[in-house]
This record gives sequence, structure tokens and C-alpha cells, in this order.
Amino acid sequence: MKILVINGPNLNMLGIREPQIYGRTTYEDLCARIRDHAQKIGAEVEIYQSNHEGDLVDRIQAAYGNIDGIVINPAAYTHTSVALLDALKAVGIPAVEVHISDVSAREDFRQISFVRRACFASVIGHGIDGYLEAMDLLWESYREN
Ligand code: CA2
Repeated sequence: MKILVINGPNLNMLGIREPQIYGRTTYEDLCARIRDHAQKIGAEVEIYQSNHEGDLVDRIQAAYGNIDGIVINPAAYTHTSVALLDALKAVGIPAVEVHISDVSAREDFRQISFVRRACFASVIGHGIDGYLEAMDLLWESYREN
């Protein structure tokens, strides 16, 4: 199974600021934990981060036909992007939404998620572990289908 992990804007700054919300794990540490976990479950993994909405759309489109599952933390684009929702729907690849923080307990503008409609599960507020849980969910659903 091949999993694509997509991170949206500013997640490359993890561990640098706002540790009370996003923790102290750096983006490099996050990538290392994702790679370790992929090895543990026997999946191939590719990790992609961009600050640009169109680049994220391009990466989702490029996954068509060669990726079995997508873990996506669209960051701020979660709350604004119909384009990411449409891209996920267009490729039809099983996807899980991840948020490091508990967005449900934060500002009103974080209560909307456009991509959620194209994801079969959401892992919210479990910190960095949420990415690994999302990979497990994809792995289980892949094995069942
Ligand atoms: O909780 C999450 O994972 C979010 O997707 C993170 C986004 C935020 O806009 C969403 O509402 C929830 C923000 C990512 C920015 O990450 C930072 C990392 C370090 C310092 C500042 C921001």
C-alpha cells in the first residue's frame, strides 16, 4: 500500500512557535515519525508539504492512479478551500483528515472543514500521533477492500 501524507501552510514551522497549541515536535521529527510508522505497518509513504493551495491541488491530482490512501492536514485551507475538497473528490482516493489541535474547541472560523466531506474519517486533537492513527485507519480500510 502507498500512502501520501499532505501538509498545508505553515506546518513546516511546527515546533518553532505556538508550542502550547501544536507541541514541540518539529516538522522534521513529524516526518521521521511518519516514516518509522510506515515501516512498522509495511506501507510505502510519501510526505508532501506546501504553503500554496494550487500546489496542494496539483499534488492530489498527481496521486490519481498511484496512491492508495491520503492523510491530509490542510491547515488553514481546511476552513476555506473548496478547491481541495474538489480535488479529493476528483481523485476518489480514500482520505483521512488530521488536525494536531482540537479545532472543535477553538475559534468559530475553525469549525468549518470543507475537506471533511471527502474524507472517510477525521482525527482531531490527538497531536502528532493523529497522523499515525490516520495511517492505521487507511491501512485497515485498504486491507478490508
Ligand atoms: O490543528 C491543526 O493541525 C491545524 O490544521 C493547524 C493549522 C490551523 O490553521 C488549523 O485550524 C488547525 C495551522 C498550522 C500552522 O502551524 C503552525 C506551526 C507553528 C507555528 C505556528 C503555526
